[in-house]
Amino acid sequence: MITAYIGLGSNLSDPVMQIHHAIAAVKKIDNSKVTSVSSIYFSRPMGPQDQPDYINAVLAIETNLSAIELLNTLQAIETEAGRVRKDNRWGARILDLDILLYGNEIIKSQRLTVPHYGLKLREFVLLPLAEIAADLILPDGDNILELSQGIDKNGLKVYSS
Ligand code: A4P
Ligand code: MG
Repeated sequence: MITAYIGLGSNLSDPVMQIHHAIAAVKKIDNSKVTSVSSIYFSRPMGPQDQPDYINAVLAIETNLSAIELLNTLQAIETEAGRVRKDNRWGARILDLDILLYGNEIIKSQRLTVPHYGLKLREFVLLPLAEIAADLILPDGDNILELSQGIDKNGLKVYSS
């Protein structure tokens, strides 16, 4: 079993409900067990500002799936939620599920970059991650607690815990 961390984000079609549904869907993934779920956070949009605020969360999953199998499963959950893939980078979306970490692995393939490229730059990833895994060390040796303490919170708030 590998422990992976998944980032969840939504800013369309009742984002709080989308995140609750997505957590329930991830809990049903075969050969896997969700071991912790962060609070649900309210965050300001990164990227274009003419879009609604986001709801974000992070969860930990122990899984027997390969990283690509996990990505395929997460993308099926995004599609099931009604997400249409558009060419609008960082634009509004019903549901975004990102693989933040997959064990201690470094993956650079056409479909997958792990650790997620934005992990260290995003308060809406680092703070929820520190909440559920404060002692986590990244493959490059950086420490999640320190990274989370060093980032501007940019209005990030716990919406519900
Ligand atoms: N891909 C590569 N690595 C990964 C990975 N580690 N996890 C590939 C998941 N997918 C990965 O993703 C495009 C392709 O990235 C996938 O087909 C997969 O093969 P996508 O979800 O279709 O596109 P995207 O999410 O729109 O692209 P991008 O650039 O990854 O968006 P981001 O970086 O996720 O940003 N503001 C707040 N406050 N909260 C947010 O959650 N999210 C975004 C989206 C913008 N602003 C935000 C938030
Ligand atoms: Mg994504």
